[in-house]
Amino acid sequence: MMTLTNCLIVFILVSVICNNGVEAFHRIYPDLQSVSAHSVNKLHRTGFHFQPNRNWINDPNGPMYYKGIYHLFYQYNPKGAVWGNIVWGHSVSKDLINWKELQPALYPSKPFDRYGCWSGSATILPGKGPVILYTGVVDKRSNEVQCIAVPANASDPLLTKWVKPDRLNPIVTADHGMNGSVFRDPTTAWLGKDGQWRILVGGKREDTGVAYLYRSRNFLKWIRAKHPIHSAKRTGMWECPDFYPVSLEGKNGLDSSMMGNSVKHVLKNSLDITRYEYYTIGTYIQNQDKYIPDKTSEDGWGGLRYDYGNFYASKSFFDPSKNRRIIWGWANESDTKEDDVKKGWAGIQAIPRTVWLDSSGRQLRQWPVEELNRLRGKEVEMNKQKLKKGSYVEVKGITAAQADLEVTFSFSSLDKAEAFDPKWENAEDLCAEKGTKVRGGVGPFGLLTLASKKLEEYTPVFFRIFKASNKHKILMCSDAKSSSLNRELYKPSFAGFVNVDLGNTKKLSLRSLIDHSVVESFGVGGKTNILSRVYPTLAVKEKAHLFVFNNGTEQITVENLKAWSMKTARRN
Ligand code: DQQ
Repeated sequence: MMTLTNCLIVFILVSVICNNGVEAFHRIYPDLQSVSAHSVNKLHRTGFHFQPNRNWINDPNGPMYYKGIYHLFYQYNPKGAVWGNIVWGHSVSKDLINWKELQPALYPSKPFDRYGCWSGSATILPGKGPVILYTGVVDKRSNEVQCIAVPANASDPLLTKWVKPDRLNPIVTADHGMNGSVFRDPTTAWLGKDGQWRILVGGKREDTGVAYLYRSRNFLKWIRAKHPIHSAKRTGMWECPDFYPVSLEGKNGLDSSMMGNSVKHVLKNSLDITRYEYYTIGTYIQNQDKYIPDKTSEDGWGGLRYDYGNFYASKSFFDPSKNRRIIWGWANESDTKEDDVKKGWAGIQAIPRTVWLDSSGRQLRQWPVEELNRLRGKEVEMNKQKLKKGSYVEVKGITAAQADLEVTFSFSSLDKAEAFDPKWENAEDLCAEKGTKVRGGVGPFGLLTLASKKLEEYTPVFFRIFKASNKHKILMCSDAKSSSLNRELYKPSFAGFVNVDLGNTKKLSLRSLIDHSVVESFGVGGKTNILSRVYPTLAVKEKAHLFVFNNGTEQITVENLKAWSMKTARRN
């Protein structure tokens, strides 16, 4: 049996190992901050993923649709390409793809946010307009409080100016006995049937991740509920919690206050110690303000993830103009902070994704917002292309460094699928072990994206099928191991399993958005999604190539492939 000390050692070790290679966070690099204008290296900048003109960004904040305009705020360092001096950057759009950058909406200006305006959310109050709740950092020890900001003029659709009423702020402080340095990131509020507004604030008690619940009748005075809405042991600090309803009857999104029999709820948390997020699907019992994950939804590190790659601190919002719920996520860096300073920018946002409950009720599905398709330019197609073992075929005629691609692969038999060893619980380890080079039975097959001509560099996105005792296990990988000749980079073999029944169809589909330093992929209609940040040295701009490949003994057919050169989005 494990002793308490052993448990603690395992916990610390896992925390260190699972840190996703990302820089220790909330660390300021005073020598790397700069107020002087610096040049921006364009080589790996994205063509259609959101990023500001220069400098560092992290979490998406307060996304909303208001008076015909989409608003995206984000944690932004106006003085450098590393984390620090955090303000709320602000950009607006009519279509979620082309953006105009405005002046920062919130920046440290008051005793309650002197050391930073950290993450938070927007709520649109019926008949009144939007309100932002965010975390203010009050001292150098990172003591955090929750603050409110309102638009100076709610009839201005651009919401350019925000005020932080002194008489109201801070609206929530940590109670006696709570650790104020792990107390942040308020959610969008929802309105209960009892007329009270509710929000969650992320926190931690010892090693237990906690979502504290607060209630208010007037949105100004907030009282903490006796019990958190949910908590889970050994998950550490819950950053950026998100809590929202999803419909059991189709793909439409729901307003955050929607309740009823045809509704399930989703709780997502971003785990500070792993720098990964997980979510559960469950039941929200409103009269007890309790959330209970379904038995099929694992609570903790092994749970379901929006994305198995560089994707963190995500936030969703309901878009009433198209009745959909959209998720934004921060695609963090894989290069070093020294590289970030040299290139003058760091961090991008993933493509906004529509999210809905899969018909199984056991997981979510995500798909790039439909507006992205407007950037599709020249199209090429491949049909019924056979891929024998060890073969690869180039997809020619498009800009392979800035492309969108949808493909369906088929195979006639699963007989040759390799046996699945139950100890391969960790998809990432399995992907790292087998990669694309170890020949399999059915797979590995898929794409080689951002590939140099002679394949010195490539980021493969692929499937590999295993035979388990009662069903097939489908592994999806996005492997950065060979993505760049630059040795300093973080090059993880990101992977997840895809829950799909191959019995009748014997087909697997994939969509990949390739954008210079990002490959964002959606497996089997958005069931398993993986975003990789990569920095090729040879496979850049017009020197990038794209291939389909198969390295399994079973022949694979590219049933249909469509690929598009993608136009560059406007981001002033
Ligand atoms: N980033 C913010 C915090 C949040 C963290 C600070 C998550 O509010 O917990 O920039 O990436």
